[in-house]
Amino acid sequence: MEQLKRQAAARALEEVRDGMQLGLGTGSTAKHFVELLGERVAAGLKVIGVPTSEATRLDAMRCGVRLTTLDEIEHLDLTVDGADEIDPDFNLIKGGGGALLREKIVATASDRMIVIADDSKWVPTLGKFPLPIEVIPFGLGATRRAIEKAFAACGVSGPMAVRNAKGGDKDGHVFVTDGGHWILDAQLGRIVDPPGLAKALSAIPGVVEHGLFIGLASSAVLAGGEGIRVIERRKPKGD
Ligand code: A5P
Repeated sequence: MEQLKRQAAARALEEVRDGMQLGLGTGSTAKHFVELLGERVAAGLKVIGVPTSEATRLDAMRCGVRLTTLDEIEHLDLTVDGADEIDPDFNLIKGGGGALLREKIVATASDRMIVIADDSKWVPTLGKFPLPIEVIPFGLGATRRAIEKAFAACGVSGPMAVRNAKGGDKDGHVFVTDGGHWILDAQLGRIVDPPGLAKALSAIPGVVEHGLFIGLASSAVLAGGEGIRVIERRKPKGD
């Protein structure tokens, strides 16, 4: 599996040109990309990156990739990031690693987003992977009820739980995002209308962000047993 992830990362690296401003994703697949990028930088490639998490910031620094912020630069040429699920309309579920908020800010600021993944992430319908929803701890009960209403209005339902920190059990510590928020993971099974659900969740005050990425990915690099597939989204970014 790690081999497949690295192959996808290597293929995406072929799209990187000298002088590019890059969004650097989070997760085990994106980590391969950062490491391979570091090798190219050591060989003379000049790029600058904006990391989507503290973990990626540390990885990029370790690999010698020069970093900046979205306060210092105005746009990004390309973001390369992993995903938990990708559907044929290029809707994504992201946030399995908890970095969805910064990932979405960076992807939105980027001209293009390439999703890198092993091909098990390519699914006909989103929802088997629990949908991460980043929430403010204050008023969580009210936020949960509003989320459940939004689910019902969008024709989905399923159990939802506050994410625990790695290694934590039911009584363990709550997972806290880089932004200081909590995550609810919702097991919905099948999300019939990802854009509709994304809109409904975004309208809830206690929801900081959710893991549905709609209209952001421009292409997917999928590595599988039979090689690499590069699939381009036809619609322009934002549609
Ligand atoms: C991080 O918050 C996520 O969005 C990751 O990009 C996603 O979970 C994919 O991670 P892996 O590459 O580790 O599967």
